[in-house]
Amino acid sequence: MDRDPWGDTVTVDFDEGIAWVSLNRPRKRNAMNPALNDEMVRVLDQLESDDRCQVLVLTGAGEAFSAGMDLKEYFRDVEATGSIAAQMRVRRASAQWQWKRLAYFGKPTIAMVNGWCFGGAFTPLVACDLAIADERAQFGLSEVNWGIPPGGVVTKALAATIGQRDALYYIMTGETFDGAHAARMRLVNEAVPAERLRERTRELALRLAALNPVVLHTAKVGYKFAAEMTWSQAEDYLYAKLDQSRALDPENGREQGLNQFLDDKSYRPGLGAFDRSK
Ligand code: ACO
Ligand code: V55
Repeated sequence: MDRDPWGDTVTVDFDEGIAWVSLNRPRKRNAMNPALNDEMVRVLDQLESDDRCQVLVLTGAGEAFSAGMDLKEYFRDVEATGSIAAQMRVRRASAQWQWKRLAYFGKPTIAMVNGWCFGGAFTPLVACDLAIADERAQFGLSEVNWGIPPGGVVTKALAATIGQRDALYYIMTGETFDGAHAARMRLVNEAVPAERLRERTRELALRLAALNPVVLHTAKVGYKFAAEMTWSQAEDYLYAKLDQSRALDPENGREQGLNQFLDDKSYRPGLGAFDRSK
Protein backbone atom coordinates (compact mmCIF):
# COMPACT_ATOMS: atom_id res chain seq x y z
CA MET A 1 0.00 0.00 0.00
CA ASP A 2 1.35 3.43 -0.99
CA ARG A 3 1.34 6.23 1.52
CA ASP A 4 2.06 9.81 0.52
CA PRO A 5 3.74 12.32 2.82
CA TRP A 6 1.31 15.25 2.71
CA GLY A 7 1.73 16.82 6.12
CA ASP A 8 0.95 15.65 9.60
CA THR A 9 -2.75 16.45 10.12
CA VAL A 10 -4.04 14.19 7.31
CA THR A 11 -2.83 10.83 6.00
CA VAL A 12 -3.69 9.23 2.66
CA ASP A 13 -3.27 5.52 1.99
CA PHE A 14 -3.74 4.23 -1.54
CA ASP A 15 -4.88 0.67 -2.15
CA GLU A 16 -6.94 -1.00 -4.91
CA GLY A 17 -7.99 2.37 -6.40
CA ILE A 18 -9.25 3.60 -3.04
CA ALA A 19 -7.71 6.65 -1.36
CA TRP A 20 -8.23 6.20 2.38
CA VAL A 21 -8.05 9.76 3.71
CA SER A 22 -7.74 9.98 7.50
CA LEU A 23 -8.10 13.11 9.56
CA ASN A 24 -5.03 12.65 11.70
CA ARG A 25 -5.06 14.45 15.02
CA PRO A 26 -6.02 11.40 17.09
CA ARG A 27 -4.83 12.92 20.36
CA LYS A 28 -7.28 15.79 19.73
CA ARG A 29 -9.99 13.40 18.48
CA ASN A 30 -9.37 14.77 14.96
CA ALA A 31 -10.78 18.17 15.87
CA MET A 32 -10.49 20.37 12.78
CA ASN A 33 -8.02 23.21 13.30
CA PRO A 34 -6.91 25.71 10.63
CA ALA A 35 -3.81 23.59 9.78
CA LEU A 36 -5.93 20.50 9.12
CA ASN A 37 -8.41 22.51 7.05
CA ASP A 38 -5.60 23.97 4.92
CA GLU A 39 -4.08 20.53 4.47
CA MET A 40 -7.41 18.98 3.45
CA VAL A 41 -7.84 21.65 0.75
CA ARG A 42 -4.45 20.63 -0.68
CA VAL A 43 -5.15 16.90 -0.34
CA LEU A 44 -8.48 17.12 -2.20
CA ASP A 45 -6.81 19.24 -4.86
CA GLN A 46 -4.15 16.61 -5.48
CA LEU A 47 -6.42 13.58 -5.25
CA GLU A 48 -8.74 15.05 -7.85
CA SER A 49 -6.11 14.32 -10.51
CA ASP A 50 -4.40 11.29 -8.94
CA ASP A 51 -5.25 8.01 -10.72
CA ARG A 52 -4.55 6.02 -7.56
CA CYS A 53 -7.76 7.61 -6.25
CA GLN A 54 -10.81 6.20 -8.04
CA VAL A 55 -12.91 6.46 -4.89
CA LEU A 56 -12.23 8.56 -1.80
CA VAL A 57 -12.98 7.30 1.70
CA LEU A 58 -12.94 9.91 4.48
CA THR A 59 -12.33 8.63 7.99
CA GLY A 60 -10.51 9.46 11.22
CA ALA A 61 -7.39 8.13 12.93
CA GLY A 62 -7.89 6.52 16.32
CA GLU A 63 -11.13 6.68 18.29
CA ALA A 64 -12.81 9.53 16.44
CA PHE A 65 -14.16 10.38 13.01
CA SER A 66 -13.88 14.02 14.11
CA ALA A 67 -14.78 15.89 17.30
CA GLY A 68 -15.83 18.86 15.16
CA MET A 69 -14.18 22.25 14.95
CA ASP A 70 -11.18 22.74 17.23
CA LEU A 71 -12.63 24.92 19.96
CA LYS A 72 -9.24 26.37 20.84
CA GLU A 73 -7.49 26.81 17.51
CA TYR A 74 -10.50 27.43 15.24
CA PHE A 75 -12.54 29.61 17.63
CA ARG A 76 -10.63 31.05 20.59
CA ASP A 77 -7.18 31.55 19.03
CA VAL A 78 -8.51 33.07 15.82
CA GLU A 79 -10.78 35.43 17.71
CA ALA A 80 -7.83 36.42 19.91
CA THR A 81 -5.99 37.75 16.87
CA GLY A 82 -8.70 40.42 16.65
CA SER A 83 -8.38 40.16 12.88
CA ILE A 84 -11.56 39.89 10.82
CA ALA A 85 -9.41 38.99 7.80
CA ALA A 86 -7.85 36.10 9.73
CA GLN A 87 -11.28 34.86 10.74
CA MET A 88 -12.55 35.05 7.18
CA ARG A 89 -9.53 33.16 5.94
CA VAL A 90 -9.92 30.23 8.35
CA ARG A 91 -13.66 30.06 7.73
CA ARG A 92 -13.09 30.02 3.98
CA ALA A 93 -10.57 27.14 4.12
CA SER A 94 -12.95 25.21 6.34
CA ALA A 95 -15.93 25.63 3.99
CA GLN A 96 -13.69 25.01 1.01
CA TRP A 97 -12.88 21.40 1.80
CA GLN A 98 -15.76 20.47 4.09
CA TRP A 99 -18.40 20.97 1.46
CA LYS A 100 -17.49 23.01 -1.63
CA ARG A 101 -14.72 20.72 -2.82
CA LEU A 102 -15.91 17.50 -1.21
CA ALA A 103 -19.57 17.64 -2.29
CA TYR A 104 -18.67 18.01 -5.98
CA PHE A 105 -15.44 15.98 -5.87
CA GLY A 106 -14.68 14.33 -9.22
CA LYS A 107 -14.90 10.82 -7.85
CA PRO A 108 -17.28 8.98 -5.54
CA THR A 109 -16.80 9.72 -1.85
CA ILE A 110 -17.71 7.62 1.19
CA ALA A 111 -17.58 8.79 4.81
CA MET A 112 -16.52 5.93 7.08
CA VAL A 113 -17.61 7.06 10.55
CA ASN A 114 -15.40 5.12 12.91
CA GLY A 115 -16.12 6.99 16.16
CA TRP A 116 -16.99 10.42 17.62
CA CYS A 117 -18.69 12.76 15.14
CA PHE A 118 -19.63 16.19 16.50
CA GLY A 119 -20.78 19.58 15.25
CA GLY A 120 -18.66 20.75 12.33
CA ALA A 121 -17.90 17.12 11.39
CA PHE A 122 -21.47 16.77 10.11
CA THR A 123 -20.52 18.96 7.14
CA PRO A 124 -17.93 16.65 5.52
CA LEU A 125 -20.05 13.68 6.62
CA VAL A 126 -23.02 14.92 4.58
CA ALA A 127 -20.86 16.28 1.75
CA CYS A 128 -19.67 12.71 1.09
CA ASP A 129 -21.92 10.91 -1.37
CA LEU A 130 -22.42 7.88 0.88
CA ALA A 131 -21.74 7.11 4.53
CA ILE A 132 -21.19 3.96 6.56
CA ALA A 133 -20.92 4.15 10.34
CA ASP A 134 -19.77 1.94 13.15
CA GLU A 135 -23.11 1.15 14.84
CA ARG A 136 -21.61 2.31 18.14
CA ALA A 137 -20.09 5.57 16.83
CA GLN A 138 -21.42 8.56 18.78
CA PHE A 139 -22.84 11.57 16.95
CA GLY A 140 -23.94 14.91 18.40
CA LEU A 141 -24.82 18.51 17.60
CA SER A 142 -23.01 19.66 20.71
CA GLU A 143 -22.97 23.35 19.80
CA VAL A 144 -25.74 24.25 22.25
CA ASN A 145 -23.84 22.42 24.99
CA TRP A 146 -21.01 24.91 24.82
CA GLY A 147 -22.98 27.96 23.80
CA ILE A 148 -23.43 28.52 20.06
CA PRO A 149 -26.06 27.64 17.48
CA PRO A 150 -24.66 25.34 14.78
CA GLY A 151 -22.74 27.48 12.29
CA GLY A 152 -21.06 27.03 8.94
CA VAL A 153 -23.44 24.85 6.95
CA VAL A 154 -23.95 22.22 9.64
CA THR A 155 -27.69 22.85 9.85
CA LYS A 156 -28.01 22.98 6.07
CA ALA A 157 -26.30 19.60 5.87
CA LEU A 158 -28.81 18.17 8.35
CA ALA A 159 -31.71 19.60 6.35
CA ALA A 160 -30.35 17.81 3.27
CA THR A 161 -30.38 14.42 5.01
CA ILE A 162 -32.66 13.96 8.03
CA GLY A 163 -36.20 15.20 8.73
CA GLN A 164 -37.14 18.31 10.67
CA ARG A 165 -38.34 16.54 13.83
CA ASP A 166 -35.09 14.65 14.27
CA ALA A 167 -32.94 17.59 13.17
CA LEU A 168 -34.47 20.06 15.60
CA TYR A 169 -34.49 17.48 18.39
CA TYR A 170 -30.74 16.95 18.17
CA ILE A 171 -29.89 20.57 17.31
CA MET A 172 -31.87 21.84 20.30
CA THR A 173 -31.01 19.17 22.91
CA GLY A 174 -27.38 18.50 22.02
CA GLU A 175 -28.00 14.84 22.95
CA THR A 176 -25.79 12.19 21.40
CA PHE A 177 -27.07 9.32 19.23
CA ASP A 178 -25.32 6.23 17.93
CA GLY A 179 -24.52 4.95 14.44
CA ALA A 180 -27.49 2.59 14.42
CA HIS A 181 -29.81 5.54 15.08
CA ALA A 182 -27.96 7.64 12.47
CA ALA A 183 -28.81 4.91 9.94
CA ARG A 184 -32.47 4.85 10.99
CA MET A 185 -32.65 8.64 10.48
CA ARG A 186 -30.86 8.22 7.11
CA LEU A 187 -27.95 10.46 8.16
CA VAL A 188 -25.81 7.52 7.02
CA ASN A 189 -26.60 4.71 4.58
CA GLU A 190 -25.78 1.88 6.95
CA ALA A 191 -24.42 1.09 10.37
CA VAL A 192 -22.34 -2.05 10.87
CA PRO A 193 -20.42 -3.62 13.76
CA ALA A 194 -16.96 -2.11 14.22
CA GLU A 195 -15.21 -5.25 12.98
CA ARG A 196 -17.07 -5.07 9.65
CA LEU A 197 -16.73 -1.32 9.08
CA ARG A 198 -13.62 -1.31 6.95
CA GLU A 199 -14.55 -4.37 4.90
CA ARG A 200 -18.08 -3.11 4.16
CA THR A 201 -16.68 0.30 3.15
CA ARG A 202 -14.05 -1.36 0.97
CA GLU A 203 -16.67 -3.55 -0.72
CA LEU A 204 -18.84 -0.51 -1.53
CA ALA A 205 -15.84 1.52 -2.72
CA LEU A 206 -14.70 -1.28 -5.05
CA ARG A 207 -18.17 -1.53 -6.56
CA LEU A 208 -18.11 2.19 -7.33
CA ALA A 209 -14.53 2.00 -8.62
CA ALA A 210 -15.65 -0.58 -11.19
CA LEU A 211 -18.22 1.76 -12.77
CA ASN A 212 -17.76 4.45 -15.41
CA PRO A 213 -16.29 7.48 -13.59
CA VAL A 214 -17.67 10.13 -15.95
CA VAL A 215 -21.18 8.77 -15.58
CA LEU A 216 -20.89 8.55 -11.79
CA HIS A 217 -19.61 12.12 -11.57
CA THR A 218 -22.32 13.63 -13.77
CA ALA A 219 -24.94 11.58 -11.91
CA LYS A 220 -23.90 12.73 -8.45
CA VAL A 221 -23.29 16.38 -9.31
CA GLY A 222 -26.56 16.40 -11.24
CA TYR A 223 -28.42 15.14 -8.18
CA LYS A 224 -26.84 17.65 -5.80
CA PHE A 225 -27.40 20.75 -7.95
CA ALA A 226 -30.86 19.70 -9.16
CA ALA A 227 -31.99 19.48 -5.54
CA GLU A 228 -31.63 23.27 -5.32
CA MET A 229 -33.33 24.13 -8.64
CA THR A 230 -36.87 24.61 -9.86
CA TRP A 231 -38.28 21.69 -11.88
CA SER A 232 -37.90 23.55 -15.16
CA GLN A 233 -34.31 24.48 -14.42
CA ALA A 234 -33.59 20.92 -13.31
CA GLU A 235 -35.02 19.47 -16.49
CA ASP A 236 -32.89 21.68 -18.70
CA TYR A 237 -29.79 21.23 -16.56
CA LEU A 238 -30.08 17.44 -16.29
CA TYR A 239 -30.48 17.08 -20.05
CA ALA A 240 -27.34 19.22 -20.40
CA LYS A 241 -25.62 16.92 -17.88
CA LEU A 242 -26.72 13.89 -19.89
CA ASP A 243 -25.22 15.36 -23.05
CA GLN A 244 -22.09 16.43 -21.17
CA SER A 245 -21.60 12.91 -19.87
CA ARG A 246 -21.89 11.48 -23.38
CA ALA A 247 -19.51 14.08 -24.82
CA LEU A 248 -16.89 13.63 -22.11
CA ASP A 249 -16.98 9.85 -21.78
CA PRO A 250 -13.81 8.43 -23.40
CA GLU A 251 -15.29 4.92 -23.14
CA ASN A 252 -18.41 5.78 -25.08
CA GLY A 253 -20.21 3.81 -22.40
CA ARG A 254 -23.71 4.64 -23.56
CA GLU A 255 -23.18 3.00 -26.96
CA GLN A 256 -21.46 0.02 -25.35
CA GLY A 257 -24.36 -0.40 -22.95
CA LEU A 258 -26.95 -0.21 -25.70
CA ASN A 259 -25.06 -2.58 -28.00
CA GLN A 260 -24.42 -5.21 -25.37
CA PHE A 261 -28.11 -5.25 -24.38
CA LEU A 262 -29.90 -4.71 -27.70
CA ASP A 263 -27.55 -6.51 -30.10
CA ASP A 264 -25.31 -8.94 -28.18
CA LYS A 265 -27.97 -9.62 -25.55
CA SER A 266 -25.07 -10.26 -23.19
CA TYR A 267 -26.49 -8.58 -20.07
CA ARG A 268 -29.60 -6.92 -18.62
CA PRO A 269 -29.22 -3.30 -17.46
CA GLY A 270 -31.86 -3.87 -14.79
CA LEU A 271 -29.77 -6.60 -13.23
CA GLY A 272 -26.23 -5.21 -13.41
CA ALA A 273 -23.70 -3.23 -15.44
CA PHE A 274 -22.39 -4.10 -18.89
CA ASP A 275 -18.84 -5.30 -19.50
CA ARG A 276 -16.59 -2.20 -19.56
CA SER A 277 -13.58 -4.19 -20.77
CA LYS A 278 -15.03 -4.82 -24.24
N1 ACO B 1 -11.65 21.10 20.05
C1 ACO B 1 -10.48 21.17 20.69
N2 ACO B 1 -9.92 20.16 21.37
C2 ACO B 1 -10.61 19.01 21.42
C3 ACO B 1 -11.84 18.85 20.77
C4 ACO B 1 -12.36 19.97 20.08
N3 ACO B 1 -13.52 19.90 19.40
N4 ACO B 1 -12.29 17.61 21.02
C5 ACO B 1 -11.35 17.01 21.76
N5 ACO B 1 -10.33 17.85 22.01
C6 ACO B 1 -9.11 17.59 22.78
C7 ACO B 1 -9.34 17.69 24.26
O1 ACO B 1 -9.29 19.04 24.68
C8 ACO B 1 -8.18 16.86 24.77
O2 ACO B 1 -7.01 17.64 24.68
P1 ACO B 1 -5.80 17.48 25.77
O3 ACO B 1 -5.42 16.05 25.73
O4 ACO B 1 -4.76 18.39 25.25
O5 ACO B 1 -6.41 17.89 27.06
C9 ACO B 1 -8.08 15.76 23.74
O6 ACO B 1 -8.70 16.26 22.57
C10 ACO B 1 -8.79 14.48 24.12
O7 ACO B 1 -10.11 14.82 24.47
P2 ACO B 1 -10.87 14.18 25.72
O8 ACO B 1 -12.04 15.04 25.98
O9 ACO B 1 -9.92 13.92 26.83
O10 ACO B 1 -11.27 12.78 25.05
P3 ACO B 1 -12.48 11.78 25.43
O11 ACO B 1 -12.20 10.55 24.65
O12 ACO B 1 -12.63 11.68 26.91
O13 ACO B 1 -13.81 12.49 24.89
C11 ACO B 1 -15.05 13.69 23.21
C12 ACO B 1 -14.00 12.59 23.50
C13 ACO B 1 -16.42 13.25 23.77
C14 ACO B 1 -15.11 13.81 21.70
C15 ACO B 1 -14.64 15.01 23.89
O14 ACO B 1 -13.29 15.30 23.57
C16 ACO B 1 -15.46 16.19 23.46
O15 ACO B 1 -16.56 16.41 23.98
N6 ACO B 1 -14.98 17.00 22.48
C17 ACO B 1 -15.68 18.15 21.99
C18 ACO B 1 -16.81 17.74 21.05
C19 ACO B 1 -17.49 18.98 20.54
O16 ACO B 1 -18.40 19.48 21.16
N7 ACO B 1 -17.01 19.50 19.41
C20 ACO B 1 -17.40 20.79 18.90
C21 ACO B 1 -18.68 20.66 18.13
S1 ACO B 1 -19.30 22.26 17.69
C22 ACO B 1 -18.46 22.66 16.27
O17 ACO B 1 -17.80 21.87 15.67
C23 ACO B 1 -18.67 24.02 15.75
C1 V55 C 1 -19.51 25.54 13.09
C2 V55 C 1 -18.73 25.27 12.01
C3 V55 C 1 -18.04 26.30 11.39
C4 V55 C 1 -18.12 27.58 11.87
C5 V55 C 1 -18.91 27.86 12.96
O1 V55 C 1 -21.26 24.61 14.34
C6 V55 C 1 -19.59 26.82 13.58
C7 V55 C 1 -20.21 24.45 13.72
C8 V55 C 1 -17.17 24.84 9.78
O2 V55 C 1 -17.27 26.12 10.32
O3 V55 C 1 -17.41 28.54 11.22
